[in-house]
Amino acid sequence: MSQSDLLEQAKAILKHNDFGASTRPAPRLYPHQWLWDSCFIAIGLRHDDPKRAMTEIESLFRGQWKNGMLPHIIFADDVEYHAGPDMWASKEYEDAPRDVQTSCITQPPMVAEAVLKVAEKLSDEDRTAFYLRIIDKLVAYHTWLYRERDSEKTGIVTLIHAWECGTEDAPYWSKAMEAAAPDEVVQARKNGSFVELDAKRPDLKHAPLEQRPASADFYTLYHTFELIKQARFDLTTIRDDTASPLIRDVFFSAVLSRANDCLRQIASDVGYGLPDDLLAAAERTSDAFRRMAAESNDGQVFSQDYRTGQLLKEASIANLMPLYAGSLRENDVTKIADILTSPAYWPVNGVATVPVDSPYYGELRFWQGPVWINTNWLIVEGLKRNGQAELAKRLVGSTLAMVQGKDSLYEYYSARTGQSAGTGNFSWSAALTIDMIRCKDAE
Ligand code: 9WN
Repeated sequence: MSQSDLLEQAKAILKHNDFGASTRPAPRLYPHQWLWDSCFIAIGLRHDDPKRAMTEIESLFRGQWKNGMLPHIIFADDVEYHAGPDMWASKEYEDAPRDVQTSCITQPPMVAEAVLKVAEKLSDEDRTAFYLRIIDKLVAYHTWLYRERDSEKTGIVTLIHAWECGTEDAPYWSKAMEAAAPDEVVQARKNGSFVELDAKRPDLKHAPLEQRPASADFYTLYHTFELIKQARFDLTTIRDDTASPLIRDVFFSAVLSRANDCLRQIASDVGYGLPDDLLAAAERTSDAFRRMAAESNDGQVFSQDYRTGQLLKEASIANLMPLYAGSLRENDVTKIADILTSPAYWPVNGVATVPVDSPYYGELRFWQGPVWINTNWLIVEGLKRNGQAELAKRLVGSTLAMVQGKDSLYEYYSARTGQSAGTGNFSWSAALTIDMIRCKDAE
């Protein structure tokens, strides 16, 4: 398959999943609009159709709550999904929009990065108009994140559900969820069999069990969802009234750190004064990453249990994310580059979401080993920004070689063999393949 065939394949997937002003992550498994998916999708769309890319981003704000929150899903009508609109009942909340149904939690705040990347492809006039239409909404979102999720002013925001981090089965979340398992999971663990629970899974119509979260995690995701819903999705109530895990999440906060830099750039381009408290919060986040990266012996930084302060030391790609968060000292960049090129993280196809020597590693297990195109993309961006252009090029080459020559672009791939897994026709894999090819060709 030639590079131009791969490009055509990727474009066809985006077209197939387009439903007007936004794009489904995948036709059947994920039939609504997701927050960080749309950001990655816009980054791919910008190369051939920057106006459509703009629409993809602006359509996300249909779902914005009055308090500033951007929800992780905006629901389309009448399509089947395992965690659909009735379960969330967003309209019970005064802050939620009236004309669309949404989830009541957020997802990694990639929006400001996506706005900036799309704007690179716009005329000066269109760019300014785009920034002016969107900046108040972005400020409201970042302000909500700090107000609701970092009232202690640590710089690292707290997530109230694993779905918020976008990589919900990452070992540190899996581990933290163990203590909150519902009775049926506790019982299945005792009996040593999950067969009955596996049989009831609605998501397994579209992907096999070994490529989706294990049932212990899946049912705990639902159970903790019920707990946080009873607490009306409020962090303090969840902390005080439930045992549902709360995590100061470095993966999510690294995305926020980069998004703050993007927001500053957007504001300065249109002469917009960002609020002082937001600027101070952003400074705390970038300082936290620089400090954690400098203090770490091997470059890894860890999320924290919000209630106890205990570090969650399970190895995963999240621990390498200071690279994406901002500019680090050269020595700290080298430490992270050494880990991500180690045989455990880069056995054949880099970069595994969980290293192959982790007890959690599963070759095709959801967020517990395989390579995702979006995490590779984040690492490539982090490497470029931190003076590692050659390594970034190598990672792009390895990613494109892995996705090339298959019947579709998939959700994720084996780090050992490149075998594709999860759902096919996966939008962000298509979009970021386009972005990697077009940026490589432009260099
Ligand atoms: C729950 C859509 C989303 C991604 C997430 C990924 C998966 C949903 C699910 O799919 O999560 O939000 O049903 O498992 O983990 O990152 O945004 O592609």
